[in-house]
Amino acid sequence: MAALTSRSAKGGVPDLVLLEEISEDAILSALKNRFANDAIYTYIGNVLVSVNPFKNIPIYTDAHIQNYSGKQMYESEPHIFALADEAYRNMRDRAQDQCIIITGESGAGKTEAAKLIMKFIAAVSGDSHAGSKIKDQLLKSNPVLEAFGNATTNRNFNSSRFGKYMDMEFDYKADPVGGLITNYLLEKSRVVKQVQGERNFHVFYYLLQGVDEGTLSSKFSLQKDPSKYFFLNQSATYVVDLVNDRELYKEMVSAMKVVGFKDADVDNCFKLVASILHLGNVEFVAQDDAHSTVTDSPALSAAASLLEVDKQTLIQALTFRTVTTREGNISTPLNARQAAATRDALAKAVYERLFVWVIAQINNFIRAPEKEARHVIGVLDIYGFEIFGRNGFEQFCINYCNEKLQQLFIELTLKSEQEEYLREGIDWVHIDYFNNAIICDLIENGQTGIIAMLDENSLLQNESDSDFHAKLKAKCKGHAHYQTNTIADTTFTLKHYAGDVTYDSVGFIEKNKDALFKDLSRLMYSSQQTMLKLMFPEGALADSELMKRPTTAATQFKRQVNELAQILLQKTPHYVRCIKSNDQKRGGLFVDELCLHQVRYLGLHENVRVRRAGYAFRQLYSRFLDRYKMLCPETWPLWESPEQKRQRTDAVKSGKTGILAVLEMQKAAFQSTDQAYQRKGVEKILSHLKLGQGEYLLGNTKLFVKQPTTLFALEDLREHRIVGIATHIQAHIKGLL
Ligand code: AD9
Ligand code: MG
Repeated sequence: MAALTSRSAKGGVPDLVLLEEISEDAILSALKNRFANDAIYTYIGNVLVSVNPFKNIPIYTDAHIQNYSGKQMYESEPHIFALADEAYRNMRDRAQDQCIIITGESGAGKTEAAKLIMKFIAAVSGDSHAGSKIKDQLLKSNPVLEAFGNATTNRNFNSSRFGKYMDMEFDYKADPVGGLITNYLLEKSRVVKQVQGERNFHVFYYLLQGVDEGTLSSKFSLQKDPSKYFFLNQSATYVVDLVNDRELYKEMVSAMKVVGFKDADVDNCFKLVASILHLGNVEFVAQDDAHSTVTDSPALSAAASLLEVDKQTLIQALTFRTVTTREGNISTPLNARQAAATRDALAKAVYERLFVWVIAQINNFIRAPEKEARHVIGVLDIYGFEIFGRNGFEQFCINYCNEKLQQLFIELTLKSEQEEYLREGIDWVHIDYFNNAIICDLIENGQTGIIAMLDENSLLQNESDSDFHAKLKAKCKGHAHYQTNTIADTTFTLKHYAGDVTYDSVGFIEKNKDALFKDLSRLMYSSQQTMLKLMFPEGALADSELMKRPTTAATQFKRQVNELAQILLQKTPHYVRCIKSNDQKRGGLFVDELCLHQVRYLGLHENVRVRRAGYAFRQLYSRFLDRYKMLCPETWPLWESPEQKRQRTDAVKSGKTGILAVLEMQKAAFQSTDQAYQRKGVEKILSHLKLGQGEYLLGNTKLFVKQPTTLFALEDLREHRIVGIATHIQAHIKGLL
């Protein structure tokens, strides 16, 4: 549905489909004009483009919620609330599951958009059952997830370092009854290392700043000063504007309680967080090239004590590795570098499993009783396409995910277009577009895809990144979307739908293997802390079980992404495309080059093109009639027939407030729900305006208009007429006085 408020709406077209010329530059300049007027939202049909203003614009008040509740999207300025309302009403009135897919680069405003959607839905939905409790729990799951899953980066002081899909579940009355969160690919490498200017996950700082010194020391053996901890001091960034760690600690703890965590659980969580800080301070001394020992330090004792494992076993697991051979198990010593890497692997594993555990707990607390959940609205807040100076395994996974989402977008958009034409009895209009299925296949094909090749190499002993790279080169050569690079021989380039990305294959194998030595999982399983023990169930497995082909990180991600695609495919989709206006996080600054880049890789141009290739604008007859009835004497009583004139004069004479009586009469006449009548009205308008036959099509319930110029003409006429009507009414009132 196109937004047809007016071409002169705040700073330019509210729907990019209405642009007179479609090009990336025209899209950019339209967004920029609107942005300059604080109109940060713009539609492309039912896709919402949101440009992060980096300043507070007062458009999210209760009054705005009221204003957007129950309206059609085009009736007001484009807004995230309008999209949320559309999704909510679709779910409630048509009993269809909905999903809202939010994409964009880091700092573009995805998480804020997701929270605004939740806020709106919580405000407009009812409170039956335990409705208000579940609303609180759903809303308060955000601070908990952000504490454990967000961190300050150079791009965003509150950057989500994981992908999130959250289903809100509703009962038959469309009141919330529960929810379910799925997480994707936590950036766990951050636990042990951060680059300059960035921080570890928020929770580490919250704990140090939020808990009083005495308790920190007695319960967690910690000191307040973050610079004392290797896992926090490598980037020397501790305090961040806009992040008040002490306040946020309080908010996190209180949110955990609202969500349903018990005090003991909260305590255990923080013990694990503290144990990771201590682990980071465990140091190793090289004995020789092959051996190392652990320095017996307070950090080591504190880590063992907080993890509730035997200190000697911890030392053994950090400095030796058990390898299973045909002859049986052999304990191989680790040198100092290997031991430090093992320590890091343990810290990352504990943190990742803690994060997964936190989400599993939240899901237990918010899950709806099965019989009550009828329909869902899912919100996907997931990393957008990434192109950095150096692109590694993570970018490969993230971009693959975006490639899949784009594929879904194409399928769903075209599918829904096709279905709509069919429903409306209109012949299918062929739309030419770039189908990225070929790139998805290059990556995920079970036999010949890049992930399959990576797995093959990852599961062989002693295979290196360069073997993997050589294999890629041999097998993918000649593929239209693959390019070998001669300059740097560790890299390969994929021609993604959003642009070319060069990946460095160094580190792919190790990250893909993602193996935790069995000594470590068994150590964790030996913990006296049940919660931790249960996070490492594989610690209980026998060697023979552990030897089975493990699932690699890429394959696990591929599985998740495909499951996600299946979930989304079954729902009515809504899209939010977020754009970051500038890199300095400066309020109101719109940097052309940066935004153009995003317009390109968000696929906005293609989006507008596809939307316009068919019938760009479509509207229910009732709506069209309502909006344009004044353009034709036969559909507008103020330009009335003699009979209508007589009726009106009578009404005015008898009524206390003459003009209102006229308007009432008019309203009654045109609020008829009789579709045939409405269609007739629309036809009258079209023929009165002498619209050419090829310009529009009449569907069963909707009018389809081909050219935006037709819309401009209609809008201009309407504006003109409104001015005329105002003058007419003024004169009329004067005459009555
Ligand atoms: V990341 O991929 O998780 O690093 P996001 O989620 O896309 O990223 P986020 O929603 O966290 O970005 O927004 C970044 C910051 O931009 C916020 O902390 C706000 O300061 C700012 N922002 C985002 N949306 C709005 C908005 N609608 N109005 C005002 C906003 N400021
Ligand atoms: Mg985010």
